[in-house]
Amino acid sequence: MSPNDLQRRLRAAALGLGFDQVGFAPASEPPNAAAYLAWLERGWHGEMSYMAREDAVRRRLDPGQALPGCRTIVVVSLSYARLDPGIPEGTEKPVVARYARGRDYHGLFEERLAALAELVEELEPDARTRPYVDYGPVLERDHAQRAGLGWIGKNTLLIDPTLGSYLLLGALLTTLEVPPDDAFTEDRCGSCARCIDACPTRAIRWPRGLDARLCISYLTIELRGSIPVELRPLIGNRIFGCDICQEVCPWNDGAPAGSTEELGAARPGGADTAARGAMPGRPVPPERMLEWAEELLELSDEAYRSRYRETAFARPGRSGMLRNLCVGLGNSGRPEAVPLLHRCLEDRSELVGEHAAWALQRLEATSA
Ligand code: B12
Ligand code: SF4
Ligand code: SF4
Repeated sequence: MSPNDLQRRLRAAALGLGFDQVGFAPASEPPNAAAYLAWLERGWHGEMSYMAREDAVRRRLDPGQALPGCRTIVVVSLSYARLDPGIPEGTEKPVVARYARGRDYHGLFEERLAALAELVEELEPDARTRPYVDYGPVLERDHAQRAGLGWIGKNTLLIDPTLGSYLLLGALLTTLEVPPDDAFTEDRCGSCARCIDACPTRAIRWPRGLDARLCISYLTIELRGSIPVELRPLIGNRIFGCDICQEVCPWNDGAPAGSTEELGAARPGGADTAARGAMPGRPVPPERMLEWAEELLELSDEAYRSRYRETAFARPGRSGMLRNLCVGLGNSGRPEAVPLLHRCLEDRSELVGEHAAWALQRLEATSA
């Protein structure tokens, strides 16, 4: 098979598996490796030690360290854009980042990338492959940009000129040599700075300079311990992740809704925030923060894991989610949350108790 036929075959297979876009990048040092090292140097990764581990740093800088003999990185994307008007601030409804409103995407990508890897091995039995999604030591956005999928916006996310930025990325490293696509070389942000101006915690310190320690996504999903007190009021009712720097991005206006039902993308969202509605393998979280916190108070850690195992909420665990809900309730201005917060004070998790105490103080101060 000629190299171009090989490329065509793999592209068709990736699209046939349901990915929205696919591109091929050479397996050399990612173009923004220096920016990554500078980010680590500034300590902006916070507690995400997996971003700084020496072996993982080496792999991010050289894909050949992740897969010896690696020649090509196949990058795939999947849109989870929703027809969703968003939710007004200051309500008692929990706001959950859009990517987390369906099935956890990791399993979905793993299944599809495994099928693509099988095809590679069928076409070239000596070829080796390694799939990565999210948690692997791969600078996914850099390779996506080099594979022609879009550019890295000032909010640091990859923006596809047609699909916008509500995308998830995955990569298949392979020893197979596939002709690369043209890199996406334009910066279509132009003079826009809406994302920088809209970020409530000023986490985007300059264009493409994101201090993760300030980002609501980090604070509500990645951080295991206590949320810095000065940042808590800025989180509002965002109890899992944050989409503000995408909501304001003009490249998401009019982007088509994603078609992957498992990601909850195909259903019109209405005022739906926590992704209610039946979806195979996915529990329906309560619609109000108060009810959700009540539910979690009654669950053991084990029962929480089992209930939310198919969802992104598994990551922060029960105490992390309850911590986030306490912050949201503290910011809600609703005195009816007081009795529940008193119960949270007694929770077996000290983390929850500490955030409940803060929330009670804040409610007292704001409802006076
Ligand atoms: C760690 C991480 C986070 C951290 C840090 C975010 C970050 N920007 O790095 C936190 C927890 C904050 C986070 C949040 C989110 N994340 Co995240 N995250 C990752 C992860 C695991 C690694 C990212 C990484 O390598 N960071 C390293 C640092 C150095 O990146 P950086 O500061 O942005 O710098 C890069 C670029 O901005 C650029 N760059 C920097 N400076 C300059 C200068 C110039 C001139 C140029 C041209 C480029 C450039 O090059 C650098 C290297 O790639 C990736 C998955 C993966 N394996 O890649 C997902 C990933 C980036 N996250 C993703 C998502 C969906 C999110 C959220 C939207 C989730 C949410 N709704 O809450 C938010 C968005 C926040 C934001 N504005 O970035 C998607 C993004 C898809 C896309 N369209 O780009 C990814 C790719 C996961 C996936 N597999 O789909 N995330
Ligand atoms: S996700 Fe939210 S907190 Fe993080 S950079 Fe974007 S707007 Fe700021
Ligand atoms: S809001 Fe503007 S500056 Fe930010 S990523 Fe979108 S186009 Fe770029």
